[in-house]
Parts: sequence; structure tokens; C-alpha cells
Amino acid sequence: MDVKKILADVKAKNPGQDLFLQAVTEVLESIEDFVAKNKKYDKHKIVERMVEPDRIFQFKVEWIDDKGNININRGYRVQFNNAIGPYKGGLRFHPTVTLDTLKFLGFEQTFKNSLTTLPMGGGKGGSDFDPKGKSDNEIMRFCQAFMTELYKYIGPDTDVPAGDIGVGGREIGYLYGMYKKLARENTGVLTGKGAGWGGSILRPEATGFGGIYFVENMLKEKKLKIKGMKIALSGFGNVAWGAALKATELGAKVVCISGPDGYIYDEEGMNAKKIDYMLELRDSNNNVVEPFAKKFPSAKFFKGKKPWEAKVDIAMPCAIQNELDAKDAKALIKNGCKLVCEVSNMGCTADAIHELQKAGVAFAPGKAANAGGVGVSGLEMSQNAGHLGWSGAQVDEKLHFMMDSIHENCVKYGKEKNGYINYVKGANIAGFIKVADSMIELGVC
Ligand code: 2IT
Repeated sequence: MDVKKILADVKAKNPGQDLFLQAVTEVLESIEDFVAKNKKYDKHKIVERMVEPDRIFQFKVEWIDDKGNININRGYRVQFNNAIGPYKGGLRFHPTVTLDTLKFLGFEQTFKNSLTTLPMGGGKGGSDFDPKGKSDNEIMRFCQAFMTELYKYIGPDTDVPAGDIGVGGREIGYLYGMYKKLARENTGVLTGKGAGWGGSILRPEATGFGGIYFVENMLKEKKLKIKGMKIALSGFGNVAWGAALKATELGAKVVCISGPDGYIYDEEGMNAKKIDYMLELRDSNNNVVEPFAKKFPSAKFFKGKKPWEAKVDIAMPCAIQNELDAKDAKALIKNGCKLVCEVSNMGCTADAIHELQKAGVAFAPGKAANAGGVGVSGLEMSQNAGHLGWSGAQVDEKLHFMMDSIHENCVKYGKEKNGYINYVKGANIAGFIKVADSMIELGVC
């Protein structure tokens, strides 16, 4: 495989799509040696075929706001790769969403879903719709308008969307309500549904819980325990909430959360009341974290700053791509941070990852550490297909199994001669093998 040539082709074919190129570069550099040793992949042009999405849908979404104005947004669904199962991946509603964003996410999702141990292909979708400041009715009307187009392309065995940034339980409800009406069927076409209408217990918590189970595995490698560790999370949405909940339950001290307006440092750490308040903040649709400091006197607000300047043992980006850069990585290293675990998708820049690896700090990529979210989505699909529901304990046990298995695979393919575990390499190779071998077995089609 000629990595330079493939990357040059990807760049030429996808002008201006820097996020997609960043995601592809990371994977190709990780798998280069492995592919060189296993000639079958070149023979079947697997890598060249994998960097090209199967198909992309782009559509117009028109909706009317509370003042009676007509609004026009753009909607997308990227069906990236279905070699190992139906396309599967979330929907992101955020003003920064472009085709570039969704291609990078769809590409990452293909590897992540492969790691979960379940048969799910990779896809992603969304819109540049900005939920900030919108009323509940406006969100409902937008979701309904979005689904009138999306429903043509999805199905329980074809493509199964879920939530991502800006799409939580409320939005999945409105989307599913409209899907059900249009398709005249009540199937598991979306995951992240409410527990009363086909959703899996523990899906809301799954991404954050899985991230913490992954951290526990990383610490075990270092003969350390999570109890008593100081943790900085970024974001205050669904992912950070789940991570805060599990970390606190296990005796860690979550001292930071953040928003686009700045970060919170709370020396006392989180408790049930504070974690519940994160949900309230998110439901307010205001997308600011400052009110947290007004409500809890032990919490300090640092306007316009990122939580990576705080002195912590563990840093977990839980918000958005490229939210932790080389400067942040250097600050964490200087402050003695032991471990960085991405829970957002591609939360760290390539330079930041390089700095952490150079300094010997354990670093896990999102496609490994946040796979518990889509993993439990896969369990929701199984429950829907079987018309049954599992208990929280059953789902949690399966989630644990998936996170342990992902960690094991990262060690298997990522352990370097000096003992350092290159989780990026391990996750990319392990994710690649299953998809690549399936593509070979399925033929050129
Ligand atoms: O990035 C992700 O893995 C998600 N947003 C969850 C996708 C899913 O299908 O549950």
C-alpha cells in the first residue's frame, strides 16, 4: 500500500475536507505496516475501497419557526461501509455540520462498529440545524421535516441512525414518531429510543459508562485503580454526564466539566445533585455551563478557557472533534496527567496525540473508548428484532464484555516493543481486519 499516494488521491478527490483527511490519515498511518505484511489487502485494493463512502444522500429540510418564518437547513446521510452489517451511526444537529464532518464521522464509525464485536456497518448523518435557543415545538417540527426525507433511505436492516451531538432522547422521539407514521411500521429503525417504546435500558448512559470501563482497563495495565483519581471531562452533555455518573460511583473525583463558554473547576468533585443538574443544563437548550458555578458555591467558572489547564490524573474529552490540541496536551503532560481517553469522536488533534505518545502518556482514541454507545445501540437492535427487553444488569454485563474485548484487541495489535500500548494503532488494525476480511469474502460489489 502506498500511503502517500492514497492520501494524495483522497485529498484531490475531497477538496477542503480536512476532517475527513485527518481521520483517514490517522488510520492509514496506523495500518501501513500491517497491510504491507498481509498482501491480500493490496491485491483486493481494500484500503482504496474503504476510503470511499458507499453513497451519500443530501437533502433540503424546510420548517417553520414559532414566529412563522420559513427556515431552510441541509440534511445528510452518509452510508459509508456495510460490509459487516447494516449502516449504523448517529445523527448530529450542530451549526458546524458539513459533509466533511459527516464523512470523517462515518469513516471512524466503520472501524468503531467493527470493534464492538457486533455486526454493524458504518454510517453517519445530520444537519447544520442549530438547536441552541429553539423551542421544543421548533425542535419537533425540524425533526419531523428532517425525517420526511431521511425515512426513504433507512430501515431496520438497512441503515439504523441514532443520536449524536444535538440529538438526544427528545429528538429521537420526534424522529421516530414521524418515521413510524411514514413507514407504517414499528421497528428498531432508530436506537436511543425511550425505554417505554423499544429503547434499551442503559443506552443513555452507555457511551460514558463504556468510556469509564475502558479507562479502568487502561489503568489496570498500569496497575492503578480509578478510585481517588482526579478527572477532567469536557462538555456537559450526554457523554460527559454518563462518564461523570460512573466515575463518581467508582470513587473518582470529577473536578471539571465544560461548555463552549468556558470550564468549571470544582475541587469537591461531582455528586448526585450536580450530575442531575447537568441534565437540566442540557435540556435548557442554552449550551452554556456558567450557571453550574452560580448554583454550586464550590464550583469556579473559567470563562473562555479549556479544562485541560487543570491539574488532573485523567483527561477525557467528551465534547467535539479537535477540542484538545498540542498546547493542551503539553499542559496536561506538565501537570502530571497519567492518561488521556477520548470519548468524543477525534477529540484530539493529530499533534496532540503525537505529544502524548512521545511523553509516554497512555492515550485512547474515541473509536475504541466511546464504542460502548453504539455497542448498546447494537444491543437495542437485537432486543427490537427479538421483540424483547433485557434488564439493566444484562445490558451492563454485555457492555462490559464489549469494552474489555476492545481493550484486549488494542493491546494485541498496539503493544510496542518497549511495552507502551499504542491504542490508536491497536484500534485501527483490529477494526480494519474484520471489515477488510469481510470485504474480501463478499467479493467486489
Ligand atoms: O459516535 C457514535 O458512536 C454515536 N454517536 C452513537 C451511534 C449509535 O448508532 O448509537
